[in-house]
This record gives sequence, structure tokens and C-alpha cells, in this order.
Amino acid sequence: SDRVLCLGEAMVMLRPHERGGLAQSDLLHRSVGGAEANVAGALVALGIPTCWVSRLGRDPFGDFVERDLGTRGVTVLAERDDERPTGVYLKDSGPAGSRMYYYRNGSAAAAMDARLLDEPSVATALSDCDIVHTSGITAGILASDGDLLEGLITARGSHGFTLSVDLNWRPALWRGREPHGLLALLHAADIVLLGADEAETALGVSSPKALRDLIGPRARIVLKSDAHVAREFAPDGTTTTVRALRVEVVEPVGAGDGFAAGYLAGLLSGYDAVTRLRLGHLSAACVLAEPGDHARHLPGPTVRQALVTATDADW
Ligand code: KDG
Repeated sequence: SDRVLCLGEAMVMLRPHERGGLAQSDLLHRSVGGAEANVAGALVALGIPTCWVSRLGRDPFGDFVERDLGTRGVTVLAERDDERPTGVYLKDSGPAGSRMYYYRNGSAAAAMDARLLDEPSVATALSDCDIVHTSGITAGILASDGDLLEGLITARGSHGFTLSVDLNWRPALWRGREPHGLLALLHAADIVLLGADEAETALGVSSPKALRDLIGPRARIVLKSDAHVAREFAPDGTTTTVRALRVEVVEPVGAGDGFAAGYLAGLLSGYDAVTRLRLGHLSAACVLAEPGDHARHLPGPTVRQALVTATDADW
């Protein structure tokens, strides 16, 4: 059965097929984006059986998302909606970085609520998995405020899975709203992944101590700074620091999802803190080297084994 359940929206992602931006390009390249779906695909590629739970429109883009994730080996548990469409987003990459344009208001996924967790296939997956992974994006898109996430926190109590949350701060989703649901989710989480820049902008905290005070004592916190180093702060006070690999960045969107997948795969493989942070960095590097939001190739068993025995000098 699936060891991880990823909960969140997947969208069709369109980007210029040729050089030049969206305003110039006549041809667009189509792929699948969406933070939790990116994590699900990467986990499967890293050898961890994973399902993705969401809602999709009953439309051709919904078929495309379902087929793409299914082909990559992800178990797709997505309710189809006859009225609401599958979300779409456009990515314009330029020398100054990437811009995202969302067409997701009123999407099928935005209508997710606690009933989704009672669907028999989803309820079974929740009781069988080790980790449920979701993100601040899910908190940001939900139409019925908090209902789904409260349901998830309650389900953790009865099923006993580990709740992993990536802050994934997307200001465009929070304009004019207070991130209450997001804070409740962070408080409840067993694992919190976030960037130092997001901690500052979204939560207004700039030190690990302030972050620990805000999130509370239970979570393992993984803080990534300026893409150069990742630190794991365990609840017992242990801190582990691993610097990132130096890679040439083709396009950065999705790297955090690659990191989350590597880190969670490492945790489930029983790797120590150093090794799981390394696998996070390595998986992120694979995404950084591609224009899409997820990598076509992730470290195979031989590389993962090499990570386990690598010394600091090797890394
Ligand atoms: O983390 C990558 C995601 O940001 C991207 O795939 C699109 O899910 C997405 C979002 O909401 O930004």
C-alpha cells in the first residue's frame, strides 16, 4: 500500500515552448504542476509508493493530469467535478526569475472539503499510510475555510500518520486574507518544511528560536536558507546542517517540492538527519536543472546508497 498520501491541487502548467516569454511564444508546452502532486511524483521516482488525493474537473485537462501522474506511478485518488474545471497556471521564465499566472479560482480542487477524507478509497489510504504531506498552497486555495484541514488534523488523531507540511508561501493566494488556517496547520504538523525567506515574509520570524516558539514544540522543522543550506531542528533540540550542492539553475519553481520528497523518502528509508537532508538537496538539484516543476530523473538506488556512506568531504 502507499506509504505517503499527498493532498493538494494539481494544475495544467503551460510555459513558452520557444525562447522568449509568454507574450511572444505562439506555442506553449503543457505539463503538470502543483506542489503536492510534484512531491508525489518525486516520491514514487525515489522508490516510495505514494498516492495523490484531490479533486479534478471532468474535463480534458483533468484527464491529462490523471494520466500524467498515473503514468509516473502515482496512485490517483481524485474525485471528478462536473461543473468546476481543472486549474491552469502559466509560467513565464525570464532572466530575472519566473512569474506565475494562476487560472485556478473556482477550480474543482478549491472545492475540497472534509467529505473528501471520508471517501472509502481515501479513508483506507489515510489509515494505511505513514505520512500525509500537504502545504500552505492547499490552505490558501480552499473555498470552505479550514474544513478540510481540520478534518485532516482530526484524522491524524485517529489514524496516527505523520503530518508533513511545506509552508509554500504564495502571496497571490492570500491577498486580503489572514492565514489562520495555515497557522493552525503548522501548529498541528509533525514536520514543517520552509524557506528562511518565507518564514520572514509569511510568518514575520527571522530566527530559529522565534520559529520554534511560533510553531510549537512537537514538529521537526526543516529550514532552508537562501538555497545554500538546510537545517533540521529536531524536537529534542538537535540541529543538523547540510549545505546544498552548487548547480546551474535552469528554472527554480518546484525545487522545494523536490527537496521535500527527498527528505521524506530519506526519513522513510531510515536515513539519519545528514543523509535525508542530502537526499533533499540532491532531489532539489534535479528539479533546478529542468524547466518544468518536477524532474524527469531522480537519484536511483545506487546513488541513494552512496549518499548513506558519503563523508562530508565526499559531499
Ligand atoms: O512548488 C511548485 C508549485 O508552486 C507549482 O508547481 C505550482 O502548485 C503550484 C502553486 O500553487 O504555485
